[in-house]
Amino acid sequence: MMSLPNCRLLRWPLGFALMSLVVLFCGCRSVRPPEPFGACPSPAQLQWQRMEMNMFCHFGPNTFTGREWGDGREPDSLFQPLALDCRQWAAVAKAAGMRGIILTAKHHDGYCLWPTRTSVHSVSASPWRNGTGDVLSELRRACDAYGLSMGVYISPWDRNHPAYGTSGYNDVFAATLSEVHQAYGPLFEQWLDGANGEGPDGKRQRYDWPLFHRSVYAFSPQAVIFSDVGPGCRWVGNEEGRAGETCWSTLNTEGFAPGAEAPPTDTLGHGNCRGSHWVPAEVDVSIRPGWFYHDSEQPKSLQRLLEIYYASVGRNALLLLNVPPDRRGLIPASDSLRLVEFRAALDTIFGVDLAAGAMAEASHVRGCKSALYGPQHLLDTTYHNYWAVDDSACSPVVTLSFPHLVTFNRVMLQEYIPLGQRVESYHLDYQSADGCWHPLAEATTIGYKRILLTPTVTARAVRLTIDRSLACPIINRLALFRDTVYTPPVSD
Ligand code: OTN
Repeated sequence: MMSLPNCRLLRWPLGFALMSLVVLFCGCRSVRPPEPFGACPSPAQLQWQRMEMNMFCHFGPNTFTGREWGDGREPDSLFQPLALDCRQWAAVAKAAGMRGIILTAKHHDGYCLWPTRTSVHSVSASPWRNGTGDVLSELRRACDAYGLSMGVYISPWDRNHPAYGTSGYNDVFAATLSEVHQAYGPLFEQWLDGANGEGPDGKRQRYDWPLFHRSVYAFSPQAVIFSDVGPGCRWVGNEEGRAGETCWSTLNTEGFAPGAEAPPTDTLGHGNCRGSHWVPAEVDVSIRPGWFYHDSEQPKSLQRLLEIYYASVGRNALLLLNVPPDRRGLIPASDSLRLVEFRAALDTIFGVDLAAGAMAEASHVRGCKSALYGPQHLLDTTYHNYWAVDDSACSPVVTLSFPHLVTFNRVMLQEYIPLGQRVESYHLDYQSADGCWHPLAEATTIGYKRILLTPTVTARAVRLTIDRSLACPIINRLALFRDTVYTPPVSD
């Protein structure tokens, strides 16, 4: 305990207070931040997570055949997107608030949308632009022009390439990855689909995943690699657009591999508490019933898109929303209009944080009321400011008191995930105008972001209690919103 100097100053209340402040400041200034807990995101994974929503584009021969899985025997003359304009794709993505675009550069049919040296089945053999077209090059320029990141989906499964199913195919696929990332990179995400429909008598390919990863990182060192088990991000285990309500960004990957050897889909949806690796969930879902464009289909409703948003971004996952260009090579007006409506709805719902201006008080603050880790950081949007408590603190509580009554039905929470994901369960209460406290919600994980849908209540205060946590909780956002757009379906 620091000893106080003996001086006449201390005989005065003001003097004692000033001295206490000096001690307090000195004592708190030396408070160390919490140690990282368990598996934590790399800087690239954190940057990826903060993108929150990206656009997937399934485009290729299936766009012209109306199939979802081409068999690799599609004639080269098929591919003729006469009005292709990747700038239009980028403009649509930007207007929707997406941060990046991922294109199916090679789907299961093996058709390459760029003039590759690794296969004869590519745009070079098509009549489009007399065989001089290059969709990846056009997308690269469009993404750069609109300030978007670019990623690619390159299917390991290849139903056209003659080497598939032989020992030589892994080198072909590695060369394909290297060629794309060298020519069009650095790319922010490499998508490795685990789908394989060869069936029991089909060709079987033992993939060399470490070789594939090295081929990507050689030219895109910050790329987030998607597969069922990452290493950058994981499949969420379904294509319906939902992560688990409990959703850990950590996953036990030992002994698993993409595709047939992947973890159970339920595990992919929830992750593993205390999982060995940081492999956050990516929710991939299409705006239409199919992944590729089909004349007979229409985009999902605004209500359905908002439901997907809450079940993905609102559950500690990134939303990769597929918007398939049509045979012209353009995104249909019906889809771009729906995306504009979607963006407008999100801006309306989350435009005003109703907790702004609240007074924040906490049962515990790391470093004895240190301003560095105080609960006021829950209310500011500076990402790297957070409320933290001492390592030994149990069930810390924070209360937001409002200068006036607030009516809300959405609670947004964020954990400061650079130091790991910690919170296992928590509950919220609200204080009504008459001063009585009422239960509002209870939930499990938070992660990068959790958005709770609550009844619409009017409160003078809201209280968050962390019930169980793997280590001292670190919360960097608590916000309140009122959503008058999305009406959750009535559960039976
Ligand atoms: O028929 N399928 O292959 C299939 C049906 C339903 C949901 C997914 C799939 S394939 C699945 O796609 C995922 C991405 O959406 C991952 O790539 C998985 O590895 C793959 O098996």
